[in-house]
Amino acid sequence: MSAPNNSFDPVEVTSLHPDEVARMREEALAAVEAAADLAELKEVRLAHASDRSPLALANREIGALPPAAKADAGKRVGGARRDVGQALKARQVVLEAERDERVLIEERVDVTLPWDRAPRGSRHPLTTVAERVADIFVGMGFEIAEGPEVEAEWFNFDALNFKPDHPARTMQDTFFVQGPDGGESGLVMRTHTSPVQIRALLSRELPVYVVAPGKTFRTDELDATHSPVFHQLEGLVVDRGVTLAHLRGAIDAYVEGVFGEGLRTRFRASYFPFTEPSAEVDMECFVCRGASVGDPDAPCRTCSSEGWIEIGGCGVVNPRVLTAAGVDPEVYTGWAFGLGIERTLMFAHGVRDMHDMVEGDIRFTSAFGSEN
Ligand code: FA5
Repeated sequence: MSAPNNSFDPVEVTSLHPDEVARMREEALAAVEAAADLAELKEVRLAHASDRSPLALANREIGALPPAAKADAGKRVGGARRDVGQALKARQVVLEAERDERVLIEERVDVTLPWDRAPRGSRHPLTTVAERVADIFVGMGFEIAEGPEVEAEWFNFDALNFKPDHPARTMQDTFFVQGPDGGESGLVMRTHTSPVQIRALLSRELPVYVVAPGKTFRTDELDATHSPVFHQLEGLVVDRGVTLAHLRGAIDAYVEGVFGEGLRTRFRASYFPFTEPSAEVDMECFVCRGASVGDPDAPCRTCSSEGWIEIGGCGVVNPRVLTAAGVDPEVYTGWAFGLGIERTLMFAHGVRDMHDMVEGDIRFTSAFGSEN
């Protein structure tokens, strides 16, 4: 270390000259005052109070002064640095207070605003009804099966014993899917959930106990009781020794689960190519319980005073269907049913017009609550 230079005069060191120290102090204090926010103040601190600030550099010069001059210069520079430090502190307090006030205003939350202005969504009642119906069968040990909505004609018709020229193919008024060249694709929008019967038999071990809820399509016009897109719930049992009595029991359990206890059901002979014998399933009208039949004074709008409501089709699985799905009809027998979900919703909740179910008016769906 070199010894102090005794001939060194502080006033000749520019940075230690009282005027210069005063100027640096004034400049620093002005910059502190001018800092508009905490970020600017940080810059000012770096420029005027850091180790590289003019006052800090001047302070370093003091070491080289003769001892007699040190105290005076130290007092001057130290005082200036202290003033700048205090000014920075004071400005910091002011700017922090300003920032807090601004944040409180900018980020304020009006706790008096209503919190539920955007109403909670809910699932469509058709979905919840379909799930409730499926649950009834799951509770009896059935599994849920699925199939595609765009289905191969073979699954939708051929495997279900619809002959190529069978009137039922047109009876079902099918949406055929065009092939890429505009010709036939061999695909249809499935007209019922019955093709899932074949898919379930091909993909599962026997015995099979499944229900298949899903969307179905027909070229029907939208009216009070029909929609071109609607939903069915298919049921299929294939096992050794199953009988129509089991089918009747399963249907009764469905009716009781959806509509309540004590309603009778009946089978009316019908025709489906994939069941033999086949039947339409009716349930006793849950509104008038048959009391309106032949009583013009007490007509029933739910069953049109017929006393019975049709809820779907059913039957014993045709042995040809079992064979198409690789099941030996000599060993196994089965039964199946197909229920209309829209009809179930209409009857269970008194919905009079199918338009309400498909037009997406939330005044309709919200009446069913936000069940999910
Ligand atoms: C069938 O679709 C058969 N696959 C049902 C079946 C399954 C029979 C298994 C035997 C064994 P059907 O065409 O009748 O059958 O239709 C069944 C139900 O679907 C009808 O009872 C009705 O509730 C409903 N449904 C039919 N067409 C429409 C439509 N356009 N809009 C709303 N629901 C419909």
